[in-house]
Amino acid sequence: ANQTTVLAFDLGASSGRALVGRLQTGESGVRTLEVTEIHRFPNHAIQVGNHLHWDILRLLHEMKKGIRTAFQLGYGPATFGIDTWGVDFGLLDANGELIGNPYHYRDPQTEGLIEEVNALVGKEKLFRESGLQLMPFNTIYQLYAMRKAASPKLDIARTLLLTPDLLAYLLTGIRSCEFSMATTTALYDPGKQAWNKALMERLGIPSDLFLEPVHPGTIVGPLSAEVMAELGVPAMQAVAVGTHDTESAVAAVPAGDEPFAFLVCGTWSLLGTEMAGPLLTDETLALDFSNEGGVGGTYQLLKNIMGLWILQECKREWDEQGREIGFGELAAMAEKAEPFRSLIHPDDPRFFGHGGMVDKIRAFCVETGQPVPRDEAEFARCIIESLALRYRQALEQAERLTGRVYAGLHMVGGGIQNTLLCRFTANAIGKSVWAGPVEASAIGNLLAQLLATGECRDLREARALVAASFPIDFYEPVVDASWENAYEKFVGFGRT
Ligand code: LFR
Repeated sequence: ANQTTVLAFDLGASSGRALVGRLQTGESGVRTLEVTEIHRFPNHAIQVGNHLHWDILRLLHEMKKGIRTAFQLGYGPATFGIDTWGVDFGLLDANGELIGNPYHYRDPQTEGLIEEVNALVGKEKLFRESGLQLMPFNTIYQLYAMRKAASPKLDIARTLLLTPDLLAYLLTGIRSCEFSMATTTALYDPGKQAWNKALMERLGIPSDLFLEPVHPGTIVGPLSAEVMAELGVPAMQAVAVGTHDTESAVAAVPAGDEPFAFLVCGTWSLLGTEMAGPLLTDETLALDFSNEGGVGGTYQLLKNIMGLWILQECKREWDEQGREIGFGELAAMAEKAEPFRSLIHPDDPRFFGHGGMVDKIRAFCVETGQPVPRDEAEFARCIIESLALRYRQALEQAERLTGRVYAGLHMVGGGIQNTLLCRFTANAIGKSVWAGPVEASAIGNLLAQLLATGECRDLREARALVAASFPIDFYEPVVDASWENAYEKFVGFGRT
């Protein structure tokens, strides 16, 4: 049978996985993509002194395992792609060796730097030249923090590789820079489509570290001779996919030709809409939206929302106290709890950092004159309702920015396994929710490889493949006054 097999590595903040995709042509001539997970591994932030790091070599080790497994199981993929969270990076020295362990984007070193860089550069100018929401973890602040700490690493660095490019380099020996990740740095100017060297110089960031970006769907090159020998596998080609996980996920939204709104739902929630180019207006800045480069020349106009991180962190605390409750059970308990008893604003900055989440929620409720959640069920209910309300707010803002009205919301990513969240979201927005696929980032990663090899002509054809291959759940809103009232209260928290 005529079959194309490709391999995706999708790395998230709490776990990574390797998935094989097989493009199949049925008897009727309809093509479908069959996806099989072949390896899954945990990923953790590791604290060293007052820094948070990724264990990048452990991730490399697990990826090698994934490659070996793909061949041992007989899949024999021709290409592979890597997608990860945004903004993080490693530095290479003059010998091409990795300098130290990459920082985790929640490392506290960037605290207070948004204000400091705004004072130096100007908030409007920075937005106009980066297109990004001012998030504390953006690469620009991490590099500026290193400069302020007089980090000798910066002095000996010759090349900066963003996490997926770094992992691809460790497997192939080839240095590359993929466009969608480049647009998460705040050092790439989407208007000029070039690295912003003047900005780097202004901040004391070396301006010769960055490579010319290549777009998703570009073949990077084969596994290195060392890796092939070590794993006993043939020359599989690395492809630059939408290496930013959010962009891979949006590529896998099973939408048709109409403009659509999406919500990529995982540790973070990214809500927005796909555009032909960046929208660099004052209103975009005022409403705190980002323009992030994607697959097929698209830009995503989106808001970064704190997401299920808040619930994950609560669960981590309860687990550590010996009260282990699975996410499914937490949602079931939340469903039975009293509605709208207490709400938080998920994007209050206090919720960003590691640890102490339960107390942070309590404090927010006290400060806003609300009852404090009393048990796990009430905490979970509070978080899930608050997220749904935040989604409504962000969707309305996206509509304001584009002047469009969206028929509903496409939800993709691991977070949609929380069906209560999907249901509440439909109710909060008063519109339909289409949920699926769960493995959107990995599927988008596979699709970009099919684009690279010519198996898919364009993004439109790739999305039709998703629609033909994966079940989509449908949530119809139940409209009543309670969500409306809750929304009024939520908007009173007063954040854009
Ligand atoms: C989601 C994501 C977001 C990015 C955040 C931090 O996984 O990639 O898009 O803002 O992680 O990198």
